[in-house]
Amino acid sequence: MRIDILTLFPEMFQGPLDASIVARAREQGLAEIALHNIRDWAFDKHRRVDDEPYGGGAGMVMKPEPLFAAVEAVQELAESQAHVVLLTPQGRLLTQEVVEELAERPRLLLICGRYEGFDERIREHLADDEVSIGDYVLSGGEPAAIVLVDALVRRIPNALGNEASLDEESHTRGLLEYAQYTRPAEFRGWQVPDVLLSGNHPEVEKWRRRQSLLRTAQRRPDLLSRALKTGAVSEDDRRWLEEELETNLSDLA
Ligand code: 9D3
Repeated sequence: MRIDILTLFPEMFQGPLDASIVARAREQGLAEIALHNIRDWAFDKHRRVDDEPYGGGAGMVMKPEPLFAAVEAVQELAESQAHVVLLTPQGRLLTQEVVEELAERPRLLLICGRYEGFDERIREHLADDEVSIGDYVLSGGEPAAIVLVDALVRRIPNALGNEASLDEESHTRGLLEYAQYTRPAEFRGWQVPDVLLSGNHPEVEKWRRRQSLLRTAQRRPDLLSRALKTGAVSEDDRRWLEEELETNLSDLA
């Protein structure tokens, strides 16, 4: 997969893209990631990339000309056509589903905004897609692009190396992680649950599955509701959970 990133702050990417899983994936040629400074395509003597909003109001808006020129130039750097993704607070919310969808593209071109936003013609005539990473305010698209690249790269086959861990079998998909422990078996008087020390693997599996369910029910009822609907929860576990919570799960929205 090739990812081109357009930004006014390429230096913000140096740490994240040069460390850990992403760095190794790049070294192994599993991911090709290139940074480009939008200001390189500014055309006036002040190299301006933003301007005041027509109609007035606070803040500045990203001008269209530098970004159109940048995208057109960067598209030429490889054979295939990149899927152009604008990172904005108005985009579709990034979920694992969206990550999997974007991961199907052989080539992505991510555009990070600064200032109050983009001239609408960029959104309408340059971008193919628009993504937000959540409902909180960042100072620009760069942290969002770093999040997206990390989520994309870690699911490329062989990118994780031995760092971990294939994702999620069908019966736990969409649920929160169960509680995990490592040595020592007792720490400051706090014991690891006996079942995990028992060597009884079917019982360990059952305990973990139920821990996941309970934790999901307590913290993320939205995820539990989905798991119940998609049939990811057995009748047995469902009955156990209803008993544990003293509720009727059919009441769950
Ligand atoms: C005053 C209205 N604000 C829009 C919600 C202005 C504004 C705030 C923050 C305009 C741009 C930004 C910068 N944020 C991003 O570029 C951004 C972002 C984010 O703030 N949250 C979650 N995902 C993203 S992706 C890009």
